[in-house]
Amino acid sequence: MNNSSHPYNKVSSLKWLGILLAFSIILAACAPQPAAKAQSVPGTVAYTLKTGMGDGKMVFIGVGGDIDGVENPDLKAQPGDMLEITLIDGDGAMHDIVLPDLGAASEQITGKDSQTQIHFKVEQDGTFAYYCSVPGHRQAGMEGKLIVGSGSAPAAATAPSIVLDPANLPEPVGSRGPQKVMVDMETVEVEGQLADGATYTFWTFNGKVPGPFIRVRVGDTVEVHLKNSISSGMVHSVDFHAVTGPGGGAVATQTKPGEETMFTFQALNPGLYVYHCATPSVAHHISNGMYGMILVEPEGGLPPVDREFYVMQGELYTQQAHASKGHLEFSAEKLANETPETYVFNGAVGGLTQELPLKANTGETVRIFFGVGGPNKISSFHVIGEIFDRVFEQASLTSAPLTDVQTTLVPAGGAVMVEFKLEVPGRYIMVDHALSRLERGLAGYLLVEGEPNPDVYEGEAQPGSGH
Ligand SMILES: [Cu+2]
Repeated sequence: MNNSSHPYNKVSSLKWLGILLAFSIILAACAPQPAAKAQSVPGTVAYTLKTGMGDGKMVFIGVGGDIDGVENPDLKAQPGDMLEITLIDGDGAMHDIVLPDLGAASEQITGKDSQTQIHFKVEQDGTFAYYCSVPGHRQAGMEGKLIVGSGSAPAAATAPSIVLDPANLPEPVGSRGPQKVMVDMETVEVEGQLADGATYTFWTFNGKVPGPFIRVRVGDTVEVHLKNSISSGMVHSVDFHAVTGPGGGAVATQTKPGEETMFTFQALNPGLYVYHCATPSVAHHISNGMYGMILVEPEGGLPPVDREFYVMQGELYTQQAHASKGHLEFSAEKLANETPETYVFNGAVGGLTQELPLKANTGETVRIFFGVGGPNKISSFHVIGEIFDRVFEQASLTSAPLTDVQTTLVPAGGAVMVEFKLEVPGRYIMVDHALSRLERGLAGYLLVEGEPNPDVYEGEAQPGSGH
């Protein structure tokens, strides 16, 4: 396909608009209430650039439309647009076009009139360099700008932390008999720090993610009071997986802003259970941070350990790409497609690394109550450099634990209890071993202090390990 003049403009955008319009007309003919979505549909913006010489420099020269004949022209688009850039080799030398900030790069072409095309979507306002990556060509002049929207990147945003301290757990129940336990919770919608420079409107239990760790024993009667803050915009509720009864309590706790509901249940089965908001769209409420765990201790309690921690994994679906700055908005489309931008332990990127890492000493035994709020992804829970001595798989506390386990699967809406002894000091990284998620925010540190233990481990840290 050759194109001597490939005009700049929203060519394909117009085409799509036409198709959508036609579709709307068909819809209007069939249905009384057609969904009119034709306005402000992001389109495809097409540009053609030809390599050449100008003022003794190597340059990109615009072909067609507003940029015709312009050297290293400013390319323009709006957030949401799909960019299509055609590169024509005008001089026969080897060239390409790359926009590393947007993850776009063409193949390299050689030979006069050979051409290549790149397609990529722009999500956010900003100014991004395009250039030829063949050594020396950028320096020789082959460089221009793609201006998206206003051209200025959103400023970094800050908000209070919503990260729940993983060491913030109630004391063990121990060997007491069954009793009545009161649980008071409040659902609160708060703007919080999601990542460095990025904020998000979290929906929470008690203002933190995850919600409070609730600790009862088997046979206890639990009276749950759920308050929904007057400042909330949404109805919220709670479904405890530890409840035997309709909706796990969600049927009785659909709570309007400023109101309070309650229900009681008897904890029949010991175990570690997830709870979450169960107001439609449930996945949306969970993703926004509405999950936590309740431990129902077996009769006689759990064997004592030196340290207990509470960690939960979640996913966030934002319109903006992972690592974007500013206030990020929820994307219903990405949630429906199960394509999260960011994964988190205890609510925020960096929450359990820089902000509130787990801390312990050599010689101690640790227990991690780990759950997946999700809403959608299974976790392959792993601690780099450690082996779980005991894994209470699926958080069953009445089955014998598995011993000596490297990685354990935790379903969405499920949990696990793991225990291990610390023999060697250092920094251990908690991950989901689906490690692409590490690049999207999912990491936590367990910092272990103590004397070196060369019988068990001896080695000098090398730069570049990433650990
Ligand atoms: Cu909710």
